[in-house]
Amino acid sequence: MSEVSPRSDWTRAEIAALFELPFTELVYRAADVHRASFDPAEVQLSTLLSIKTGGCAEDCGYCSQSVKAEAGVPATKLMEVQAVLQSAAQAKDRGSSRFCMGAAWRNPKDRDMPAIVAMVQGVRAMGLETCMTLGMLAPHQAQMLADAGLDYYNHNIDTSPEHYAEVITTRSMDDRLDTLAEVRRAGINVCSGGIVGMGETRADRVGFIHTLANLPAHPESVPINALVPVKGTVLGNMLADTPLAKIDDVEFVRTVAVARITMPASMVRLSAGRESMSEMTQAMCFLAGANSIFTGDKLLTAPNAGDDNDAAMFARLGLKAMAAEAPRGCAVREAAE
Ligand code: SAM
Ligand code: DTB
Ligand code: SF4
Repeated sequence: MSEVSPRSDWTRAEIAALFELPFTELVYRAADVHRASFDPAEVQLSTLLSIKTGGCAEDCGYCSQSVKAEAGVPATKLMEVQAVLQSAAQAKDRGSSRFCMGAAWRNPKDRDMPAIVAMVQGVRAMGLETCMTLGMLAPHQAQMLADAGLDYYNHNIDTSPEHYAEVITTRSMDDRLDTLAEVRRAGINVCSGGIVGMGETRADRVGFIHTLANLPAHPESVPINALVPVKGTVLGNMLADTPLAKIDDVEFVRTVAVARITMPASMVRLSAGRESMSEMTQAMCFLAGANSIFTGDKLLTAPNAGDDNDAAMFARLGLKAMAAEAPRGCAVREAAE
């Protein structure tokens, strides 16, 4: 099959129709699209580090790092550059190709930028791809990150435009889209996705994928997180009270498959939530086109599956780690070639 060229004119009806396909047909189509652009046995490995934890002024209902979360995680200062580089070296030794640094900020302050730039330069110098997620960016900050050589910026739209205000009130979806546009303008690869299992409807999942798939250019990387319910957060408490609100595995795999079909050349990352997911569900996600994961014992603050479990899963499923290389259709790489 020839490569599928990305479209940015998906209608909600088309996306809803994909969700409604018989499960086996949907997964078959997604697997077919996956093979057209990627080796389906290869999975890209990224490692996360929280470089500044807790005390965040935003009120994201899922996040333990918000000041609004009861018993949220304690706030720390921005880590020292050397400590970040040490952690990146360990991630590289364990086979990761990308190091993603996250800060619990609404936006970075200009006084933090020199340290951030030094982290990007230092991690890059080790031969790792770099990713940062620091909240909203002003245009000059996006440019500073681009000049430092940042490969990816993660900034999630999280959910549908309609559901957004149910989850976050301190910033809007348009604020998020503005930052994504600044990241694009600066020539940095975009990593943007969201969370499923936050009590949203299927129509919201359609609206979420519709928003991502109709961006002027698809994000090079699309993280699909399953909500990690953290006690003391609005959504963690909601799930504790109404366990039936937990998204079922079939619907999660469907969301991955629809992301793969609508954004055929993007990396689709099976992100948070793997720790409590069966190996079979993860295998279904890989079949449905997921081709990236977060490795290691920890995400930012929440536990992750862990390297030993992942090595065993990769051996059983016959998967292998993808070599470090920005994906096809990557504006930065193509401009450099
Ligand atoms: N503060 C920055 C921001 O929000 O853009 C960067 C860090 S933030 C923790 C990165 C992303 O992690 C969020 O946008 C959200 O999609 C995801 N996330 C946070 N807490 C989560 C949870 N409990 N379960 C699943 N995903 C979560
Ligand atoms: C993304 O979409 N998921 C990652 C990364 N981007 C920054 C973060 C998941 C966080 C899970 C909850 C925690 O560790 O606190
Ligand atoms: Fe802050 Fe990011 Fe957590 Fe929202 S998701 S509260 S912006 S750290």
